[in-house]
Amino acid sequence: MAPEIKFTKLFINGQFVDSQSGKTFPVVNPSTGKVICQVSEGDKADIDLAVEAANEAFKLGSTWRTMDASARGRLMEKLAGLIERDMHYLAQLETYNNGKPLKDAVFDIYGAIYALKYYAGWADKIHGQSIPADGNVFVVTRKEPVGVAGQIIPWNFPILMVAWKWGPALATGCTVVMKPAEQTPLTALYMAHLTIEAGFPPGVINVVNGFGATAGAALASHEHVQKIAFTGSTAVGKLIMEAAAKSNLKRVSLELGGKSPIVVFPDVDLDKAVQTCHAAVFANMGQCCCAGTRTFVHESIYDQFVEKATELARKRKLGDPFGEVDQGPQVSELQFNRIMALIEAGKKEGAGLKVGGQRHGSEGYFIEPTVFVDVQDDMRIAKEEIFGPVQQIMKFSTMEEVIKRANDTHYGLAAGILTNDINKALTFSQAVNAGTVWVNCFLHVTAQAPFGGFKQSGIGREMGEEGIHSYLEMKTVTISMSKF
Ligand code: TXE
Repeated sequence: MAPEIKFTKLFINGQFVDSQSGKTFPVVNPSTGKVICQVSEGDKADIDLAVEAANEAFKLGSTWRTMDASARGRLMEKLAGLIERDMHYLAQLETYNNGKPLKDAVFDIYGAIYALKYYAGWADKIHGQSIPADGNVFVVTRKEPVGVAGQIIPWNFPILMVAWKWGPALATGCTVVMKPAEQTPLTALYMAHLTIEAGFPPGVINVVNGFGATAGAALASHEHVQKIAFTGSTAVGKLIMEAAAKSNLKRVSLELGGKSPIVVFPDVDLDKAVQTCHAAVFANMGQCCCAGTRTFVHESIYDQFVEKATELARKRKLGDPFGEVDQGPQVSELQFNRIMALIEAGKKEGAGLKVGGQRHGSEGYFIEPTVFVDVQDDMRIAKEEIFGPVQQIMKFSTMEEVIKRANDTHYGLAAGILTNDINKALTFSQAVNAGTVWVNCFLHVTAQAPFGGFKQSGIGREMGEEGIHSYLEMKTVTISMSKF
């Protein structure tokens, strides 16, 4: 049953409004390729209005600026509670718009609730220091909100990304202009509506649907936006940084792509290792920035691993995401085509296709779970982010070799090692260039621990205490003391 679509306009200054141009664009159900609804298409003029509202809400003396920090935290708690109350509807809407299996949508919503609650707790715990500075002065530092935060998010975890972005921004007292991905704006709009019910003052949170090159670019280059937080492709991350530099040097945090290695040593339970590596790459239809897409397996267990991994992929249940399935469609036709092109490249370059490699069904953007073996490091499928249900299995012999190969990428988001040898785990954790290292697990992401990338996987960290820093300015106040 298709959920009712309740909000399709832009959310500016606490109200749902049409775009200035009156234009709309279609939102598509990836399970069928059919249009769900039209949503208002914002561009520069609408971003300007949203930024104005966010600046007004941030003005000294405004309701938001004068609110107790603890009260800000309570509003965030309330929002988390409303998301929990409406979880069933939100999960249906997420599945309808994004294509992820319903149980995955529910899992994401719990992640969103935890993130908002975690950051709600931070609201009244952000403080500076008093410093024993030279001279007859009293010096304190204050941590102040940076101002209006522009936030541009992708389509792979629409609800979760909203919470990851709003959480630290609201806890620190910033105001927000968010642009959701054009493919998946529906749940962000519903969450925007919940902010009114929670009691956030108008203008504190604004959501402008639209495309990257228009609305997104206008936000990134806006003179009155003080910070931009972006999650998406490395290519666009570079454009965001450029736009920030060319406009007002707004603060930038980027969470970009990855090509994460997961290394399997022979001292582990093989079935468990195969399962961990399978989930590492196939979760969320392979559309995870930190997916473990380079599976390095020790030569002594390689053949057995390949057989078991192939079997597991073959058994993966694919179909209607509202049903009891493991995998739904890819998010869009464009993504579907990108992935199919990389699968073709894998075949052409001589990787061994063990299972999958084809479209599934005749409508929607379903791709069979695919396993490539004997993958070489210089193949496109070993180097490029596929962002689809495609596992690359490679053989290795020694720790030294696998560290070198794991690090031979311009990405550095995550890495994993499966071993019961503590020395191997420690050596790898130290040597690998990645923002997150998982030992005997993978994709374990929590609100309390920082997440982000080395190298071209990004700049800065989200989540945890680290996640609040990029929404703060440090102010040093030096007070001359009278002598006594
Ligand atoms: O990403 P884009 P796409 C990777 C993944 C995927 C590839 C392309 O490999 O296959 O990127 O996906 C907005 N100025 N990731 O094309 O274009 C856009 O509207 C400002 C990894 O969908 O980066 C959307 O809101 N904004 C990633 C957001 O950027 C712009 C998740 C992401 O879109 C813009 C998604 C511009 N010029 C894709 N152009 C992850 N790290 O999880 C686009 N946007």
